[in-house]
Amino acid sequence: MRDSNSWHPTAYRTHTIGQVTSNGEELEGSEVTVAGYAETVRGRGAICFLMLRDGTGQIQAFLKKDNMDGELFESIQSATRESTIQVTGKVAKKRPPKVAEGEPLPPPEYEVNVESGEILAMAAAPLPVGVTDEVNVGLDVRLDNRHLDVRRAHVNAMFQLRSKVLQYGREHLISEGFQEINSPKIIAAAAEGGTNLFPMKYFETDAYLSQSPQLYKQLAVLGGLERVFEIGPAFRAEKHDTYRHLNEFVSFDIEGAWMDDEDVMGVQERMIHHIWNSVASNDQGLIDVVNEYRASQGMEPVTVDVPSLPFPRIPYCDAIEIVKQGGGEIEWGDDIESHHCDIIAEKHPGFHFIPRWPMSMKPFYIHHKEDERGSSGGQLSRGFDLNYGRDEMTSGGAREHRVEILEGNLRDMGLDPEDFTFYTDGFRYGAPPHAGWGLGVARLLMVLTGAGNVREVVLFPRDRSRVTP
Ligand code: AMO
Repeated sequence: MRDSNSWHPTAYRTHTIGQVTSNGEELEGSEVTVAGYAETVRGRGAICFLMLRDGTGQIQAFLKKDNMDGELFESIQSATRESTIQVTGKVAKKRPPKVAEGEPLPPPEYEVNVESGEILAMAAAPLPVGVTDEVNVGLDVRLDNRHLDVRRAHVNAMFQLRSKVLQYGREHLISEGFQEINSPKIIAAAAEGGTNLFPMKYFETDAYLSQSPQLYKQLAVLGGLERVFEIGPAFRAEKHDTYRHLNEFVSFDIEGAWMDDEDVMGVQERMIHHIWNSVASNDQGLIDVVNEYRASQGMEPVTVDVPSLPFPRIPYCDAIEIVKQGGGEIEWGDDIESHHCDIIAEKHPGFHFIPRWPMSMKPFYIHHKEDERGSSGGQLSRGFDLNYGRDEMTSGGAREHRVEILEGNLRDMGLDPEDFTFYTDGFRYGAPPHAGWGLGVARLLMVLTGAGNVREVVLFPRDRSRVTP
């Protein structure tokens, strides 16, 4: 549950439910107002028990007809599940549960003895997705009703974990001297190749939605910001329909001057280490909620195993050999696909980097050194991926900072340098060597939470067949 002890009172409550349950002893006898969703309403006749839930916990509200307005009592007694209700009353110790003789009593729990209140909004019934009771509905129905789905404890916990991952990632990068930037998402030229752009009308001209902050984060570094990061949306008009691709995803990017590929791999592994370490120290409660659900579905629990540093580096050429030795069909110059990754993951089950890809497979902005050649003599690059199991988490690399070579790369890849002058001009007046990476936030969350689909950890996913809600 969230620690809400520093939250201020609002127009609708003097305390969060978490504040009342965790400070019951001090609050006993004082009047509080809390508000939340009605989980259950039990009791006929002149008394009733309302279980209220807000984002910080649950509490029982005890209602006695004699102690309050009769009409209000009756309307709360007949309130539907998930209706929102505000109640005011004194905090009191709950009657202790019966325990066997000689057994110690559990610590006391607290409830609110209701004196007044209000139904804020009555919920329609039946609910399309069960919140506290398990209803078997598919992912599509859940996503259609995401506003209710997120009220479920384990789904809520996954989004809290998502927020934590971003918080810990941010805090780590700031500690290494990176500063946060925001680059435009309406752009005129492709960063990652021209085929998967979403076109849009921009007044009298054509524009696109950004596929990656790539060119702009580089320009920020060339401009002297030195170490930057951005957490923002990226749009790709890919027709994939898989568990790990979306058409809009959040990309967590860094770029740093005076750094090469090895330097930014270091930043990446330290950041992931910090995230895992922080979750293990602070957020086991959220992982427990996820595991409670997993247990109810017969799934293995997830564990937050803090990875040791450094992560293994398996250069592309070696990765190809591992795949071949493991019986996979692959040649130098081929992409390493998921089924190949499975073979590599047998040897390296955790996070691992695959550095030094062939230049022919990397985008124009990736750096290469003429004398670095693969077994077949092919040109190697300073581009890398970070994988976990069968999934790519990140791509990155050292960047080409010599403008003539950059323009050559553009031409080699069938692009017109004239379309990129806004970018290449940034290199003409002194360009520091630099490097960076882009991490798929939802893919990292899949590893942390055990989710089998990125849609589980994206609030309102956008895929080929979904643009609502
Ligand atoms: P790349 O295209 O590999 O690299 O993207 C970086 C990371 O973003 C995630 N990702 C996706 N996640 C969900 N749905 C998608 N359709 C999708 N596409 C990519 C992946 C991937 O590893 N500019 C470079 C990064 C850099 O070099 O700094 C880039 O965008 O986790």
